[in-house]
Amino acid sequence: MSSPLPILFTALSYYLSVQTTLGDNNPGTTPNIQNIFIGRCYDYELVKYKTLLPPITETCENLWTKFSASFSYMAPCDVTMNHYDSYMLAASQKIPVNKTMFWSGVKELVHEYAANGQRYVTLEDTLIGYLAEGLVFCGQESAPGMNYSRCPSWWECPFEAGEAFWAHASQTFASAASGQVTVMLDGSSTGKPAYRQDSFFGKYELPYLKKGVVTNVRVFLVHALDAPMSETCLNGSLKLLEEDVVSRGFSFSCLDDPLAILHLLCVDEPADRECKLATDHVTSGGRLASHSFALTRQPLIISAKLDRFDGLPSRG
Ligand code: NFD
Repeated sequence: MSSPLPILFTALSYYLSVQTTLGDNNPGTTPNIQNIFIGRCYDYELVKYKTLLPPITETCENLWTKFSASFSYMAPCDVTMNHYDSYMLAASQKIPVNKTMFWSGVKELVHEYAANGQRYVTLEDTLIGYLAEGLVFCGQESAPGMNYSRCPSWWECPFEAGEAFWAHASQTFASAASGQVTVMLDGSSTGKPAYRQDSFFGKYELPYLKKGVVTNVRVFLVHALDAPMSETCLNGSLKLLEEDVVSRGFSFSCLDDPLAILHLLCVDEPADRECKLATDHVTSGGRLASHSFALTRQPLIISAKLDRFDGLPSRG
């Protein structure tokens, strides 16, 4: 009789490859999601964002009921954007003029810069985004209505509960924008272009900006320190973005590395070549009177400096 080991080995490799393909270490719905959601809601309305955006008239418990009803007791791949209609309607807020900030590929940096809505308002500073940020959620047809063991990956269903949620949230957020809107993009990514028509920004935000309400789209194109610039405002996907913006009736502007954002990058890397301050050695009261950046990014910094006169808001 031949050894069963090769068969076992083949079966095991097949099992492992299927597991990997299906992402079977996917987390399920976040444990205690109801408590987290309702706790965040009270924190948002009573403490953290008390005066930033208009308060919601709906109670936190009702918001949870509407949110959870959008996907619970449903197969995870059966949830569409429309299922969230009633929740989005109840939780949407007016965004102050000129304050909307979109982003792709720079999640951490954009939120550091936006400063919890004090400088700019991102989707994650609105109640809709704040309550769901970082949570995993999906439904199942049997009790308790949510699957706490495993939620599908985005690519396993045409539209999975989380994706349908963020698509609808992005649309709702973009529809509430007015005046100048800003989008922060990554100009150093080698894997994908800074602007993609199939990103959430390209698919669910830019197309939902209201003509006549939004005036212009301004891009902050950020480059990682001391890394090659894959794209600048003058080339690559930024040209496509300009076309898409202008064809929708908005004006377009783009800045490579606004100085304020470069400073923010330098907080973590003060010794980086691009963060070195050149001083003119004029001192005043024991402190350096003026600083300028070393020449390494001079052309970009010049454009950023011009923008500072163009009204980059300060915090608060
Ligand atoms: P990104 P983007 N399904 O950096 N937004 O333009 C789900 F559910 O490539 C905020 O696509 O930029 N999430 C959030 C996904 C999520 C998927 C989505 C997917 N198929 C959209 N692919 C948020 N807060 O999580 C990627 N992601 C997640 C709004 C992934 O976690 C914001 O207002 C990645 O970190 C922003 O203007 C994040 O989506 C724009 O859409 C962003 O992907 C950013 O979406």
